[in-house]
Amino acid sequence: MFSFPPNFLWGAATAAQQVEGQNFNNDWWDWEQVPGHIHGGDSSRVACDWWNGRYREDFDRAQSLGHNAHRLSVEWSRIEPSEGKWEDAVIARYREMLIALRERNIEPFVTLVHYTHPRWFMARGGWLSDESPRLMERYAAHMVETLGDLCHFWMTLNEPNLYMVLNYVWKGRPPGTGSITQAVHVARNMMLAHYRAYAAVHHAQSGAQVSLAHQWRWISPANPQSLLDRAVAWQSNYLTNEMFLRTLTDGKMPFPLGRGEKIGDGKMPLDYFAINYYFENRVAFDVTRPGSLFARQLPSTWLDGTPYASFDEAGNLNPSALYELLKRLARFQLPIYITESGTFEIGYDNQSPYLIAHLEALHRAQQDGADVRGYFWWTLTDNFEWDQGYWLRFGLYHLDVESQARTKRPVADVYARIIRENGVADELVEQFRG
Ligand code: IFM
Repeated sequence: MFSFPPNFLWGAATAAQQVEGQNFNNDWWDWEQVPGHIHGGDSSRVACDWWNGRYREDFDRAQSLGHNAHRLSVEWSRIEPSEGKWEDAVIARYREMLIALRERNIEPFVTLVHYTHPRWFMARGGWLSDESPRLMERYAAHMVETLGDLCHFWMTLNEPNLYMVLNYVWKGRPPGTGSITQAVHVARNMMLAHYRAYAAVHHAQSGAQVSLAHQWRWISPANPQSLLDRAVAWQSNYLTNEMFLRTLTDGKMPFPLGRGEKIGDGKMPLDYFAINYYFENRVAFDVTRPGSLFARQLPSTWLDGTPYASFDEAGNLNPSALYELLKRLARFQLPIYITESGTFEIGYDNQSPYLIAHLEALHRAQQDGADVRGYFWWTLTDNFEWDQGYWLRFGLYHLDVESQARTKRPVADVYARIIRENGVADELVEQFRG
């Protein structure tokens, strides 16, 4: 048996557009309406029907599994449907959600912007506009003022690193236009926005814990002996992870986001690391891919190294990479929360082996000094997986979107047992060895 520290937080993570339904006033809703944008023509229209109150039954499920924390996001486009106009009834609804969590002894972690933006914000240029950090600051201030008595753990933005690439370089997500230069500008403004939102939350709430959710792609060279593979891996890692890490830990804006200039008071705008970790990416040098800065990603593989049959855009499942990452972050002496981790079901219970293997790596890193304080499985109930619609299903519960019926997956019981025992029994390790 390997055990976790007392008071370790266990939970699941969700995001507004993916679970609420009826989010009709943002850039994602508009994007979804264009044929060809979403796999199978799916739509977030109903999603998990939280906006009609079904969050209560899902929180009951979380509670029945023993969760003591939950990460969710609030939807800016509902809260500020037109610029400067706050929707009090919407805020009251979010208060109800947070109260519902607290009543179940579940600690809320709230993300302010999880991939979706009000239409008016995008009409102003979105994160390309240099006004965006100020608009984010104002929104964050309003949120902490109205929800601060119910929430101590905040995340300003979700995965700016992926947003900049998926939306502005690969253009498979809204606005679907852009360039590398624009992507860098977007990332710069998002980081400035984070700094301002961080200060605004702290100004209004003493004891607040504020972070930014970063999806850390552990990037390795396909062939470690090849200088060119090592060079593209270094470059991809810098642009995907390190430049963000530096912005968040140095108090300065590194190249290409800036020229090393100090941001604000130059202090570290981070109270904990919020790390979304799924997999490792192996990259090779490829002269035919200037658009990807000469990096080609190798096909994705499962825990035992066999290729995924169904979906190749993810990465290699590699728990050792999580261990290395946590050790790397331990140097900063900040608490670490894994604010998303998980894998989608591929027709049989592949999720339990993933869970066990990654918790083993997390535990090893804790033994070696990483102050990891919580783990959030992505996700509670299958939900709207962006451009992949409802096809990629990560939930502890299977969702039938039409009937809204939820069915527990095997991983949910495995996770519940781990939570109950606050550790992983040898028997589980044996049973689910990858
Ligand atoms: O569903 C997403 C989530 O919104 C952000 N992080 C990755 C998840 C799985 O793809």
